[in-house]
Amino acid sequence: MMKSHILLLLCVVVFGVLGTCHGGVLRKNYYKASCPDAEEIIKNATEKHVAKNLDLPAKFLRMHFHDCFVGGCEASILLNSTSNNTAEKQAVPNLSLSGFDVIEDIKAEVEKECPGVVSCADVLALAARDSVSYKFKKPLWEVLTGRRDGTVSRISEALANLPSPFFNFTSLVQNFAIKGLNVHDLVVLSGGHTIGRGHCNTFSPRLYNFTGRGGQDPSLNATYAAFLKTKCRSLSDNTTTVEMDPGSSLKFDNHYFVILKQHMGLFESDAALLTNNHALKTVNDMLDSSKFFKDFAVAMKKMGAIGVLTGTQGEIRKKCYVVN
Ligand code: HEM
Ligand SMILES: *[C@@H]1O[C@H](CO)[C@@H](O)[C@H](O)[C@H]1NC(C)=O
Ligand SMILES: *[C@@H]1O[C@H](CO)[C@@H](O)[C@H](O)[C@H]1NC(C)=O
Ligand SMILES: *[C@@H]1O[C@H](CO)[C@@H](O)[C@H](O)[C@H]1NC(C)=O
Ligand SMILES: *[C@@H]1O[C@H](CO)[C@@H](O)[C@H](O)[C@H]1NC(C)=O
Ligand SMILES: *[C@@H]1O[C@H](CO)[C@@H](O)[C@H](O)[C@H]1NC(C)=O
Ligand SMILES: *[C@@H]1O[C@H](CO)[C@@H](O)[C@H](O)[C@H]1NC(C)=O
Ligand SMILES: *[C@@H]1O[C@H](CO)[C@@H](O)[C@H](O)[C@H]1NC(C)=O
Ligand SMILES: CC(=O)N[C@H]1CO[C@H](CO)[C@@H](O)[C@@H]1O
Repeated sequence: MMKSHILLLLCVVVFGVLGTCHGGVLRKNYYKASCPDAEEIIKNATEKHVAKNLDLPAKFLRMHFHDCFVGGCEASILLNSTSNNTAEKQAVPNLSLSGFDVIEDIKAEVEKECPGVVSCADVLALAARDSVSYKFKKPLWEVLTGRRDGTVSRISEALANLPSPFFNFTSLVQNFAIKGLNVHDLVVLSGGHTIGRGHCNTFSPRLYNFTGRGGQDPSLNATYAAFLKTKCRSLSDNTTTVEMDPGSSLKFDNHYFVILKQHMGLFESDAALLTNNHALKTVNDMLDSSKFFKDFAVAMKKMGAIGVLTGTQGEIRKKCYVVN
C-alpha cells in the first residue's frame, strides 16, 4: 500500500504527468474467466489476415508502438476523428498507419463470442505480437492483458509525443525517458525497423538537403545513398516507400543491426544510435540474434505497459474506431 503511494508520488514528481503512470497491473491471461477463448480467437483472426497480407505485422507493430507512446496503450490510435475533434490517426507521423479495418475485424470476432469484454487496447497488443510471431509458429513475446480503452484521441497529443525520424540521440533518449524507457530499450525497440517500409520524405533531406544547402548526410553510407536516390527522386516525394531493412523487410530478425553498422539505417533516428558509446555497445550486442530476441521480448513487455488503464478506468469499446 505504502509502496504504491510512493510510486505514484514518484510518477507525479518525476514525470509531471499522471498520464505515464496511472497504469495499474496487467495480468497473464486476464480474460481466462470472462472470455476463455479471447486470446485464441484474436490469434486465429490475426493469422487469417496475415496469411493474406504480409505487410500487416509491420503495420500492427508500429500501430501498437504509437498507441503506447501517445497517452498510453489504450487504443486511442484506433479512434476516428469526430466533428469536434481531430484524432491521433490524422497526425503526419501516422501517414502510413493502416490496417485499422483489420483490427476492427479482429475485434468483431471477439465481440461475437464475448460482447463488451475484451478491450481494443488488448486486441491491438495481441494482434501486434501474433502477427509478428506468425512465421515463427510461437509467440515471440509475452503479452499481459487487462488494458482498458481510453476515450480521447487528439492530434496534438500525437505530434507532441511521437519521436521524429529527424531526432538526434539526445532528443530520442528524452522522448523515451518520458515513457519510462531507457537507452537499452531505445536501441532494442528500434530493431522493430527490421520489418516494414518508410516514405521518402521521412529521410530524403539526408539525400538532398542535409546541410540546408543541398548536401548529403555524411553518416549515411554513400553507396546506399546513391541507391536511395534512384528510388526517391526529389525532396518532395511523399508517395514512394523503401524497405527499412533492404532485402529482408518482411523477415523479423536482428538484421536491422547488421545494416545499421554498415551505415544503412534509413532515418537520422536510426543513425543516431551509433553516435553514443552506450547505445553503440547495445547495437553490437544485438548482432547476437538470440540476445536480440530475448531483449526485444523484455522491451516489448515494458512498452506494452506504458500508461495503461486498468480496473474501472476508461471503458471497453464495442467498436474500436468510436467511443461507446
Ligand atoms: C526510435 C524512435 C522511432 C522513430 C523516430 C520511428 C520512425 C518511423 C518512421 C518515420 C517510419 C516510417 C513511416 C512511413 O514513412 O510510413 C517508421 C516505420 C516503422 N516503425 Fe518506427 N520509429 C521509431 C521507433 C519504433 C519502434 C519502437 C517500433 C516498434 C517496436 C517501430 C516500428 C516501426 C515499424 C514496424 C515500421 C514500418 C511500418 C510500415 O511498414 O508500415 N518504430 N518508424
Ligand atoms: C483456432 O484455430 C485452430 C486451428 O485452425 C482451431 O483448432 C481452433 O478451434 C481455433 N480456435 C478458436 C477459438 O476459434
Ligand atoms: C475511420 O477512419 C478510417 C481512416 O482512418 C476510415 O478508413 C474509416 O472508414 C473510418 N470509419 C468510420 C466508421 O468512419
Ligand atoms: C465532442 O462532441 C461529442 C458529441 O458529439 C461530445 O460527447 C464530446 O464531449 C465532445 N468532445 C469535445 C472534446 O468537446
Ligand atoms: C539535438 O537536437 C536538439 C533539438 O533539435 C538540439 O537542441 C540539440 O542541440 C541537438 N543535440 C546535438 C548533440 O546535436
Ligand atoms: C534546404 O534546407 C534549407 C534550410 O533548412 C531550406 O531553407 C531550403 O528551402 C531547403 N531546400 C529545399 C529545396 O527544400
Ligand atoms: C504530398 O505532397 C503533395 C504535393 O507536394 C501535397 O499536396 C500532399 O498533401 C502531400 N501528402 C501528404 C500525405 O503529405
Ligand atoms: C556501405 O554499404 C556496403 C554494402 O552495401 C558495405 O559493404 C560498406 O562497408 C558500407 N560502408 C560503410 C562505410 O559502412
Ligand atoms: C490514414 C490517415 O489518417 N492519414 C492521415 C495522416 O495525416 C495526413 C496529414 O495530416 C492526413 O491527411 C491523412 O488523412
